[in-house]
Amino acid sequence: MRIDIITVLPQIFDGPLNNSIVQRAQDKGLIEIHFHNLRDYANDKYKSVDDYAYGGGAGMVMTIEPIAKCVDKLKAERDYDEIIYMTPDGELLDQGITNQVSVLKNIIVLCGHYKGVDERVRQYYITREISIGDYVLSGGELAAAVFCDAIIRLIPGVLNDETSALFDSFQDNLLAPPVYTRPADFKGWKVPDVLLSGNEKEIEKWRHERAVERTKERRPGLLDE
Ligand code: 6GU
Repeated sequence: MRIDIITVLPQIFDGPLNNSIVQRAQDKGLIEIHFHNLRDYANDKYKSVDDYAYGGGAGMVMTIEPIAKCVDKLKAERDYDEIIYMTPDGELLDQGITNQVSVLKNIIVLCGHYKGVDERVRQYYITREISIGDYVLSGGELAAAVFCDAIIRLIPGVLNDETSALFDSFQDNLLAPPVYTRPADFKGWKVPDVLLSGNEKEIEKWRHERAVERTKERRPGLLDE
């Protein structure tokens, strides 16, 4: 998979996308992440990428021209499966969306700033709009980093133990069951006996029951989906 990220703040991604699992996925050649600084596509000497909103009101709007220039250049080089805009009024990200996107070959991720982008960008370029939750971030970059991390770890070969993503919370609309490791007894706080029993069938049953119980308690809505 190739991800092209269009942003005014590429440095924000240094931490989240250049560590552990995501870095290893890049080193292994399983994914390529390319950053495009929107200011490099600005026309004027001030490298401006935003302007006052028509009709007035507070807040700047990202202009269409630099975005169009950048997206057109990328689209001339290869076909894109999706051109995704990160915005708080987008579709709410969930594991179903990350599963869908993780099988794509080429995607563009556009990070919004200020009061957002000129609506014509959304009308004529964007194919999907994604939000990571009902709260507002200062920009789309942190949301894009979250989104990229969530899709990259689902690409085959990225996780060491390929099956482990299958047992993540949400993968089957259930939260994950509790986990334990050594010691089996810490200050009298004991690990459930069944997990030490070696009885695989009983352990599987216990894990499923705990997953359902935890989901009922914490996220009952997941069980209706
Ligand atoms: Cl994608 N962008 C911003 N700015 N805030 C958000 C978001 C995105 N998702 C949740 N909050």
